[in-house]
Amino acid sequence: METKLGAGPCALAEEPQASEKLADRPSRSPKVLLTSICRPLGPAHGDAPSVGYEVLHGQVTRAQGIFSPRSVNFTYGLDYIAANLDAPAVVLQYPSHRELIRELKKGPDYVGVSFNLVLFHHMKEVVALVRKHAPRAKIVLGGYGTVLDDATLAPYGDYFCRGEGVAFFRALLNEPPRPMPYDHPLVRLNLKVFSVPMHRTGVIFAGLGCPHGCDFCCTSYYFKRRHIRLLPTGDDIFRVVERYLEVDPHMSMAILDEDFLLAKDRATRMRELVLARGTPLSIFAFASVKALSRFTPQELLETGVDGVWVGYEGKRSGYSKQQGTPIEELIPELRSHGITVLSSMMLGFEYQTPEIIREEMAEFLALRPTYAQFLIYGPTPGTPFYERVMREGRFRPDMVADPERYYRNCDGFTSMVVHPTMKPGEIEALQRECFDTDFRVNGPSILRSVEVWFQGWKRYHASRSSYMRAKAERWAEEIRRAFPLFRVAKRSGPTPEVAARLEAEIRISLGPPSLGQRVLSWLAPAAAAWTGFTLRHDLLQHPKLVRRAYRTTPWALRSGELGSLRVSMERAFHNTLVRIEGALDRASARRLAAGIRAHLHNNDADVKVVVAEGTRAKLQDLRLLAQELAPLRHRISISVPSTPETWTYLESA
Ligand code: B12
Ligand code: SF4
Repeated sequence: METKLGAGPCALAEEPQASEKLADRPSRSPKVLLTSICRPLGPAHGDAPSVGYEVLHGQVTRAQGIFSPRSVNFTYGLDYIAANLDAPAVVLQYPSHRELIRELKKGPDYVGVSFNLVLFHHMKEVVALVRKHAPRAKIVLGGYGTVLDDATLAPYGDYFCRGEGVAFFRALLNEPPRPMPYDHPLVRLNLKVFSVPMHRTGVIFAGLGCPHGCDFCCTSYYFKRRHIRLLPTGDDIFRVVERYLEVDPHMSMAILDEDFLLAKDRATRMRELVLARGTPLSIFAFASVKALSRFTPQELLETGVDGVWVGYEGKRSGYSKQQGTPIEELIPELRSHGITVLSSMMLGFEYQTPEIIREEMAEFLALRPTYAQFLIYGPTPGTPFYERVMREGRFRPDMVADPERYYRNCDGFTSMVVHPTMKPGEIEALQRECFDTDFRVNGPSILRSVEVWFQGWKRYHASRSSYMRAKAERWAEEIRRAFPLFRVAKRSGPTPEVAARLEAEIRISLGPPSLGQRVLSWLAPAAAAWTGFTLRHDLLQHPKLVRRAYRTTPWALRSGELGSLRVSMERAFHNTLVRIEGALDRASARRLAAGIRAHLHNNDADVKVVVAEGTRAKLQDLRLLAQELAPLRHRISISVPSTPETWTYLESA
C-alpha cells in the first residue's frame, strides 16, 4: 500500500540491484562527488524553525540566546563513505549553489546526496543543479530522507541507499566489500561560547541503528532494529580515541552510536584501555537508562564518558529502554559525579494534557539536566507510530493533503497528529514554554556544566584512584577556563545569584582566577554583546563550505609499478598492507612516501610495509624514504628483508 505521504512500504534495497551495477560504467576509475544539501538553511530561508546546522543551538539551547554554545555539525556520513571508497571522491559540506556548480562542472560520474526528510526541498534543488550541470552523472540519494518510498524518490535519483552507505557505495562502484572496522575519518568540531573558540571535539562513529525500537524512532527502524557496530570492539574505538589525542591531547570526543553502552563488552574493554593509558578523557555519548543502569558513575568516568544524552520522554511513555534505575535518581546521581546530562522530554503523548505536561516538565526540570530538549511526539515513515497514526486516520489533514509540507515540518517542533485533547498550536506553544522555562529556572546550560564539573572535582580530587585524580585535574582546568562566563552570567543571565554563588565556591576551592582569566573576564561582556548583535542581525550564522578530497591526487597509493619498484596493496583487518619488491630508487622512494602520506591523510588508518626478500635499495634512498615518512612513522610499521642488509637502516629510523 502506498500512502499519499510517499511512505508506503517499499523494498529497502540494501545493495544496488545487479542490473544497476552494470549500467553505464566508465572504464576508468569513476569520479565520485558526495554532497550535503546547499546552504543557506534556516527559517529565514523557508525551512522549519529548528532547522539549521547545529544540534545545540538549533534544537537544545535554542531559548538561551547569547549563552547558547555554538558548533556546526556536518553530514558526517559523506566523509565516512568517501574515506572508505577506492575511487577518488570529493565531499562538499554545506556548499552554496555556486560552489556546488563549480564542482559539478568537473564532471563527476556519481553524485551522492545526503538529506533528511525536512531537507527534501533542498535535495530537489541539489538534484536540479546536478541534472543541469553534470547531466551524465548518476544520482545516489542517501541519509534518512530515504525513508520515503521508491515512487516518491524516483524523479530525483538513480539509486537509493537505505542503510549502511559504505557497503552500498562500494557495491555500486563494483569495489570489493571492505570488512569492518572501516577507515575512520577524523572529523573535528569547534565549540564557541560568546563567539570565542573554546575546545575541539573529535567525532567517533561507533555504530548505527538501535535494537530498542521505541515506536517513534527513525534510526532504529531504518536499520531494522539492528545495531551495526562500525567499530566492533573496544580496541577499535580506543584506536580512534588515540588518533584524536595525537592531533590534540586535550580534545573532547563525541561517540555517535544510539546506545553506546548497550554493547557492554566494548565499553568494558574501553574502560580497561582508558585506565591503562591513564589520560583523563572527556567523551560524550548517547545512552539509555537501561544501559546506564548497568554501570556505576565511576565506571562511566573510567570509560572516558563524562557526558550522556539520555531520553526522559514522558512519565508514562513506558519504553523498555527506560527500565533500570529510575531516571529521577539517575540524573542527579550522574551529575553528582561530574557527568553532564542532556535529556529530552516528549510532548504529545495521548495521555498528556497541558496540566500533565506542565507537571512532567516541573519534575523533569527539578532534576536539573545540564541540557534539556523538548520534542513533539511525531510520526516518521517506517516507524510503528507512523503506521498507527495512518491506520487510525489521525494525521493532520493539511499535512496529508500536502506531503511536501509534511516533510518540511518533520522536525520534532511541529505537531502532526490529531491529539485527543490538545490542538497542534497548543502543543507547539507548550514546547516553547518548556524551553523558556528551562532557561529561566535552571539558567544557562554552560553554567550548569561548570556546576557539574565542580561536583566531579569535589568528589574526586582526593580520590585514591590516580585516574580519577587526573580527571579531577582536567575538570579543574575546564572550570578555570570558564571564569569569564561568570561575569556575563551575573550581569545578563536569568540566574545571577546561582552564578555568583558558584563562582564564590569555586574561588574558595580552586583559588582566584589568573591574570589571563581576569583579563578575559573583562573582555567577556563585549564578546557576549557581539554575539547578541550577530544573532539579532543574522550575521555570521552560516558556515563556509568545507571541501575534502579523497584519493584525487596522482600520489594516491595504488597497486602498480613505480619505476622498477612493484607495489601491491591489500587491505587487512586493521591496516593496509603495502608489499614492495624490485628496486627502490630516489624517485620511487619519493612516490611511495607521498602515496603513504596521502593514504594516511585525515583518517585513522595504519600502514604496514612489507619489503620482499632481495628488494634492492641504496642507503641514501632509504634515508630519503625515512625522512619523508618521519611525521607519520608511528602509524607505519615496516617489515624488512634479511637481504640486502641496507634495509635494516629503516628499523632504527
Ligand atoms: C549529526 C546529526 C545532525 C547534524 C547534521 C545533520 C546532517 N545533515 O547530517 C545536525 C545537528 C545539523 C542535525 C540537524 C537536524 N537533524 Co539530525 N541527526 C544527526 C544524527 C545525531 C547523527 C547522524 C550522523 O552523522 N551519523 C553518523 C553517520 C556515519 O551515519 P549516518 O548519517 O547514518 O550515515 C550512514 C548511512 O545513513 C548512510 N548515508 C548517509 N548519507 C548518505 C548519503 C549517500 C549518498 C549514501 C549512499 C549513504 C548515506 O551511509 C552512512 C554510513 O553508513 C542523527 C541521528 C543518528 N544517530 O543517526 C540525526 C538525524 C539524522 N537528524 C534528524 C533530524 C530530524 C534533524 C533535524 C530536522 C532536527 C531539527 N529539529 O531541526 C535537523 C535538520 C537540519 C539538518 N541540517 O539536517 C533525524 C532525521 C529523520 C529523518 N527521517 O529525516 C535523525 C535520524 C534523528 C532522529 N532519530 O530522528 N542532525
Ligand atoms: S533508545 Fe533511542 S535510539 Fe534506541 S530506539 Fe529508542 S529512541 Fe531510538
